Amino acid sequence: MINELQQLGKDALAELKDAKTLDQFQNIRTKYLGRKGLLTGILRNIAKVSDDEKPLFGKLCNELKNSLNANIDEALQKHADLKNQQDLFNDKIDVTLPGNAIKCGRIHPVIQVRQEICSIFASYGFSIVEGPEIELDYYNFEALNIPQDHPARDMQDTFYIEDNVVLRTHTSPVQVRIMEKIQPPLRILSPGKVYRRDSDVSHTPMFHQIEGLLVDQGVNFGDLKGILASFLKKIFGESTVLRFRPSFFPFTEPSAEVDIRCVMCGGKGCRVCGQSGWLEILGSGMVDPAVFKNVNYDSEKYSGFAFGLGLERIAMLKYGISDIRLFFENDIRFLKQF
Ligand code: 2NL
Repeated sequence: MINELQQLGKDALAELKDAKTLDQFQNIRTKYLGRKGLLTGILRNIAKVSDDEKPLFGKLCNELKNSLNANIDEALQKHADLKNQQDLFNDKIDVTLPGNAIKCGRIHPVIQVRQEICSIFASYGFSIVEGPEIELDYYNFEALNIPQDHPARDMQDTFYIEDNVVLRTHTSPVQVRIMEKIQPPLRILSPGKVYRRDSDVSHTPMFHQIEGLLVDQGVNFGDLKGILASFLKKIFGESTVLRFRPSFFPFTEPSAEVDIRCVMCGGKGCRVCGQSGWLEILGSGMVDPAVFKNVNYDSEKYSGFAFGLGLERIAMLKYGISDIRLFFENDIRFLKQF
């Protein structure tokens, strides 16, 4: 019996040496130490052992059981450590590889120009004001001294919603609404979307405009020139050359358009300035007393100037873009350049 026991121990250790998987380790434990295991079986037969050999046999059985358990535990631990190391090896990352760049959104070039202009006028004390894009005929035309038969009202220029309701063709109606509510002095800037039935390389049915209005006692054309000159030098650079050219708008009198020396050719004449050497940048003028009358301002006491400009046109000149439609195609290759 004792010989049998010793052989069993040797067999178990040999099997343990060859075992590789978790299942094999568990099977060895069950085979020798389980309820129906080989060592358990030998212990059951202790009755067959002679009385004087029984203590030694019992002791050997216990020793074998303990050492077998310990050996299996040790083998399991080694197996777990190895697997851990292999996992670490397989999961290793190369920290020297280039990272995946996160694509970053950015502000649309037209809105960048809008922000730039707004912050310049904010520094002159102007408040930024907004209003409805769907507007009454009265605020878009009538209050601004644009009579019923004026060409600007033509079906060819204006989107009509109903008889007396239009998509605003400029942001002036925002300023009329403010003047109805607030008495002078007043400095406001109204940026926003405007709509005209027009479409080619320099016109889209929707575009962005900024208008400004300053009303106070004793405001004159020199104030208009001073503010607009300071503004244009901030936008296009201190060396920008300007000229004020007589013009006409129904809502200003006198009126002037402001040109800058062509930023592309420096005045020599090129495709961008149509060989004239000058670029039209904005329209302006002293507010017509007829407009003040409509908002109950006393034009004997107050005077003011106003101006308007198209943001896409400024952005095209600033960034050298020749087709306005590029702003609205949302092609990421175009937009990421600004
Ligand atoms: C242009 C011309 C202009 C105004 C807009 C204005 C507004 C009020 C009263 C008087 Cl409430 N005038 N706005 C004045 C002159 C010119 O815009 O060429 N815009 C793109």
